[in-house]
Amino acid sequence: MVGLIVQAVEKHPAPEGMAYTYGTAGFRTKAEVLDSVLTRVGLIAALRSRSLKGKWIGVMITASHNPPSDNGVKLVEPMGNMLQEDWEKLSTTMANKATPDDVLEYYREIAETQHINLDAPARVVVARDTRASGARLLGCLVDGLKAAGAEYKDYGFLTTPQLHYMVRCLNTEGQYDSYGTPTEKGYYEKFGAAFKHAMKGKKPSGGLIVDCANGVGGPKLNELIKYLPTKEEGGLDITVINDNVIKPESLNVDCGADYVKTNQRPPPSSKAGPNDRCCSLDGDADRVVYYFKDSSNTFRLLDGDRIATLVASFLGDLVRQAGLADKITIGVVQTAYANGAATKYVEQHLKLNVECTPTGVKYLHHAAEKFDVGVYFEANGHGTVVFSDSTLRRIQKHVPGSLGQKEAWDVLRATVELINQAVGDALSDMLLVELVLAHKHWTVNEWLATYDDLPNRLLKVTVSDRNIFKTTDAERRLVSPPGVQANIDQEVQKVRQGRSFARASGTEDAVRVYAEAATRAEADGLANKVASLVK
Ligand code: 16G
Ligand code: ZN
Repeated sequence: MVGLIVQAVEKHPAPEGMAYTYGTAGFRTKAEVLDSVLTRVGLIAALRSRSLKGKWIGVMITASHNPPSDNGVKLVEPMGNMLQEDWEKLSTTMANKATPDDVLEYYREIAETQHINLDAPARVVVARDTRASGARLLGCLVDGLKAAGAEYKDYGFLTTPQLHYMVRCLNTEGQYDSYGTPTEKGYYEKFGAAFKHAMKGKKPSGGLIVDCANGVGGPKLNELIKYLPTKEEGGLDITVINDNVIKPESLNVDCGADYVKTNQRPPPSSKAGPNDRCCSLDGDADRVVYYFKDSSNTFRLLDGDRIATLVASFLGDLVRQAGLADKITIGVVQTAYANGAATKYVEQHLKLNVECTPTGVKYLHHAAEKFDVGVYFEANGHGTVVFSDSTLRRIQKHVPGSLGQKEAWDVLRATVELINQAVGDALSDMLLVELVLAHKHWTVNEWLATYDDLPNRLLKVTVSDRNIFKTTDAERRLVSPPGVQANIDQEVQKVRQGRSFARASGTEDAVRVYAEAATRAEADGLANKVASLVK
């Protein structure tokens, strides 16, 4: 193994002068400087699996909504969660080791400090999105896996959430908590069947146009559709757009969830008419946002906050109608980017607890796990719902006291099945939204009418050193540089319903400023003021 590791690392030398970091979404940068990282990630994945006595670990090669020339890689824990934090640090250190000998030495050091038996089995599942650089990077990864003596399964192209699903299925196969069949067909069958059950013959109002960002979500959605009830059977009428994966240079270009959310407009390729329900996935299909143009042709976004409130209200109703209200509590987890109006709606109208965490799926997911039912979404469309084990058992064991309770209980159980609890999944989230709208007999207009978003503005500010920006209170307040927060507070006081914060981006060399207020002019003014304070 020693010789093999040295050989593999020699084959993919690290470029000089690069500093890699395992950030909120793994390693992510220009694809051309990632070869050495992938080989080292192969070694880390093998070690992680061995540290867990041969449980399957996932490796996903993707750069999500980033431009086509970027790529990235992230590791997935056995139950489909994001990589544990101490292993993020080990990964970062490993990625920055310069020579083959340094890598080998660090490999052994990890084994020693983490008490890993290097003869234990190592099992790793890998998949990638549709980027042109994916095949080459897969080769680099596999060299690392083979050198470390890991058994590996390559699923080819998958969405990120599908890979998370496979990992969870493989580790629970044959057990009481078996998550499903670890095949693509198994994934479509599971979610297709759950959707059909949960719909209970309800008819969706109108069709749905799905923009797939020209990414891996396109072909996968086209496949999933085959497992859903047809339009004739009262199922969804889905029109798929931007599903061209033959031209990888079109990935995320003028389309996709990030484009729509950032530019506040539909993809130019969309032919949707007024009040047509639309949604956009991102490049690896773990994010989804809804939108439409209203009768006066104004663009209306239904983002992650809206999905969270819609889903939380639906689950709240089901739990109540099933007779489980006094046994199950529902909580909503948001980040500081959640619109103040959404937070108020959840607290005052839905009467549910809200928790705020720092940006990044792992923080939200973790906080959501503390509730019986935790609904978590970032405003940008990342999110899902997690049910605690005891809640799942409680739901299973429940004995409904009436026909009405039984109806709600049936829908609740099917809805649990429909939600990809391993990680936020744009395809599963999309089916969930469609389900709720059908049950509520709502169009996008009723959904939008639940509350009015406060006007808000997000700015990206280039600074000389973003690392000096340190936050507290779930990124809502700056503790460094000194004095800046007090100045922000003063500006916030000057506008009505004002709220603003600044935080260093975890994915770009910049500081992000968010501001909201009672009017567009006040929100824009506040954002500009705060931006000038952090410059
Ligand atoms: C990453 C995170 C995403 C977050 C974004 C913030 C995951 C899987 N992805 O893409 O959740 O919204 O970073 O980016 O956790 P920023 O730090 O540049 O604002
Ligand atoms: Zn993504």
